[in-house]
Amino acid sequence: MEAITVGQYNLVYNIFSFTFACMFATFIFLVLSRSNVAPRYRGALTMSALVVIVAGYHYFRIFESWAGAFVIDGTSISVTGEPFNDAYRYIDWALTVPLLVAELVAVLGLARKEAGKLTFSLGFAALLMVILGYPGEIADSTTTRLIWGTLSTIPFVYILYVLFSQLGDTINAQTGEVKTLLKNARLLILATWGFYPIVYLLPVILPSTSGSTIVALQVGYAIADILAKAGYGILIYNIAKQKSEQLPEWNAVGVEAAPAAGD
Ligand SMILES: *C/C=C(C)/C=C/C=C(C)/C=C/C1=C(C)CCCC1(C)C
Repeated sequence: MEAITVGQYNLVYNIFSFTFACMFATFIFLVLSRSNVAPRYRGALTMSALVVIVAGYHYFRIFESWAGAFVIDGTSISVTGEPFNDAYRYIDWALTVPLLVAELVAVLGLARKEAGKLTFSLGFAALLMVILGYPGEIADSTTTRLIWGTLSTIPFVYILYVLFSQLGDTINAQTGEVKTLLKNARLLILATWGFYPIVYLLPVILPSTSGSTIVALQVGYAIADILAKAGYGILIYNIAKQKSEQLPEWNAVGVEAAPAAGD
């Protein structure tokens, strides 16, 4: 671990702590809001809740690892010799990224067979993307980083292709606000997921061992994670809620339950 300033250390420390809080708060929200959606869409909420709790746990570990890698003495900072563990982040992605695509498929409400196939191919591509990125992330050489990064981009492009071409008809067949929300979810995936390869390239563009590069990488990934997991989870919840309201049987339940809601 290279030398960083106390200010840089504190910035990353606070961002990790904030990210942990966001994931945890979103988890509580999703668990408490379960009864607002019809049973058939609760699977999507379960997956959203799993994503944020798994990510929250890993952020806690990342946070501890960061704190353990440095010692602060007044205004000076030095390394303890215990390395900052970057593997937590990739283990987290390997678990959560396939779940994120499964959430989207679950909320589409497709026929079981079609949904299963789509979840499998998207989930597998997502896992492959993360696995292929890791050797490059931990490599010191720029060439190695670029080779693995390029390989990882292949399943990434495949996922975007499926979302924007193959799923286009399914999304266009939805009605009202659901259609807009699904398009937003897809755009949020494009915008937030597209951020990761850019952050990954920072050590190639900037001086790779400087403190600011390390800080930019950690802060960049943390912000992307908040948007791609917590922000996206809330969007999925909204889609599930709107879709539930389109179900006649769910509306009937809602009307009956209405008087009781006041007490
Ligand atoms: C919650 C975590 C998410 C949504 C992580 C997404 C990660 C990516 C889309 C990563 C993509 C990468 C490439 C396309 C090439 C370079 C290596 C990666 C793994 C950073």
